[in-house]
Amino acid sequence: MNDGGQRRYGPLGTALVIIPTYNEAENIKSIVGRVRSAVPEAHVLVADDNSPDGTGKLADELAADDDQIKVLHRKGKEGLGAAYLAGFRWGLDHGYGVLVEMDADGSHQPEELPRLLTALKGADLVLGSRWVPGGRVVNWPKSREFLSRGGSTYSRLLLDVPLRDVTGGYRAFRRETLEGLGMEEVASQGYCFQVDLAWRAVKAGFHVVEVPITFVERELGDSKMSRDIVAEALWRVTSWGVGSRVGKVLGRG
Ligand SMILES: Nc1nc2c(ncn2[C@@H]2O[C@H](COP(=O)(O)OP(=O)(O)OP(=O)(O)O)[C@@H](O)[C@H]2O)c(=O)[nH]1
Ligand SMILES: [Mg+2]
Repeated sequence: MNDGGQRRYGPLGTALVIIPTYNEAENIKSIVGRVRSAVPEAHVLVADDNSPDGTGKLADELAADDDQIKVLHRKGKEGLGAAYLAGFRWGLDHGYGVLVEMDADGSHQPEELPRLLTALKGADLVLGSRWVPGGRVVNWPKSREFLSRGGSTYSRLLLDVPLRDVTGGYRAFRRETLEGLGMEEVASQGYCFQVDLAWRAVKAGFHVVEVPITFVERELGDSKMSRDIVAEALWRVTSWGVGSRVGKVLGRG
């Protein structure tokens, strides 16, 4: 599968942009509107974890006026990973050809999505990347940049994934990629969900391409980033890395 340019890729099919939300009332209308303008043929799925601030209701109002907007109401806060897995499942069941991950807070600019989709014409998975030439971050404190770069470097070295931005969450998958990477076994919730999926895609032999993006720090609403999310990422990535190395030494890798 990993023969890059040699392979012939089928047409992309309709894209579903999945936006997970937890308390994004200040951002939801703007982000969905921007997606609809930037890629008018794409559909949007808001995956809301019963946000106390009423994000789900605002999303329903948007959906009432627009057939291309859908809302997945989930019962409570279960983490980004669980919301994406439910969104992917919904999108695959409804026949979408491309599944896109995008944050609600404006960090992932919808205006850059056409470039990701163009790259997906010749790839199985496209990562919006802050850490390839041309990629950058706007308004990020040095501490966040350090954490993000450090997380990517640590994952790259420990897991042998040849990617610069392994923790980023602006991505476009062909449906066949999600179907082939063992989504059912993913237990990760926070940041490591992104590492988990990228690693699985590489291990399964999929052709993964990084496209530079400009990541803009959120202006409105609160971050859901927490010490627990960082701790989960650290222990999971470390245990995957150690596990796969031990497996290789024992001849199972
Ligand atoms: N459905 C759902 N969405 C979530 C959950 N946690 C975070 N999100 C959403 O996932 C996206 C990323 O979360 P952010 O809080 O922006 O995390 P972050 O980008 O690491 O942090 P900041 O840089 O501070 O914005 C946003 O759209 C959130 O609303 C969750 O438990 N459930
Ligand atoms: Mg954010």
